Amino acid sequence: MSFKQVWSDEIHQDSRYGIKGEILVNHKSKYQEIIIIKTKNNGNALMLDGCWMTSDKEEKYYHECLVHPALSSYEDPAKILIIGGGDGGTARECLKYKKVSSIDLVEIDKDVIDLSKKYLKNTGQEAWKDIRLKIHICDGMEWVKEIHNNYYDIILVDCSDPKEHSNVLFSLSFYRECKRILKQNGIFATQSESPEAFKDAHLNIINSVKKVFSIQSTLYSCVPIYPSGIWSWTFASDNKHDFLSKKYKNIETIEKSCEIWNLNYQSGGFKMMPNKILKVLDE
Ligand code: SPD
Repeated sequence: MSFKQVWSDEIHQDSRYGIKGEILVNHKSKYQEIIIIKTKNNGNALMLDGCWMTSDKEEKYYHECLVHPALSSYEDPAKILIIGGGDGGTARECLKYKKVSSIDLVEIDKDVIDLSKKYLKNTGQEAWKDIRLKIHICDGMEWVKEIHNNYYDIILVDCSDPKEHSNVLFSLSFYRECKRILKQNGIFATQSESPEAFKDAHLNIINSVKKVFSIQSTLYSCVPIYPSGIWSWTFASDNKHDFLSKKYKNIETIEKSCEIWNLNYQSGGFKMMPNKILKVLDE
């Protein structure tokens, strides 16, 4: 039986970023509109409130770049917090590290998790069955406020673009709570939008993270499905930290398991800040 192929577009600043496919899910949750499509070339793809989040083909560009610069440069990444990440890709990458003993995945929208488990099996893979992964359906800000000081080794923020319920995850007060609940040498990482398509949001994130943490560095790479393609992830710590250092033992095994990320790739990415961003940050 053949199903109707339709275009689903993210419309951003008068440009359309579209993929053709069959609609598998078109659902309105308590928080957002969730669309999942089945495509010929990208596998299954997830869109939230009209914005692409992930596709089977491209998710590794995003998840590997959020996770590995933080975990590979940390000797003992035991306790991890993921804010958002309801498709399971970030958790899957963290679980490759044997030293990870627990992951709290805090996602506000249970429907995203349930639908991802069913329709984005390639993304979460076996992560959902791993006993180290604990799911909490909860607002990210509420969660961090409840955690005691110096608790996590690593915090990864895998959220949607800033709007309505996600705005708080880009606020100074959220970053301050994250710093409080991180161990002294802990690492904070957040997706930090596009320097091209979301330039203002990108600059705000970098400037805010800088105000809260003493060390920060931004990695640039691409996520072809996102507006303009170029994307970024910002890493921070309150301790002297070199995100390019190879602290985790057996990092070669992790490198081999990745489709996109490796130590050379990230070392280029950390040097790719476009001049137009550098100039504004220097002002
Ligand atoms: N413009 C899209 C930004 C979305 C970032 N989060 C993606 C979720 C993938 N786990």
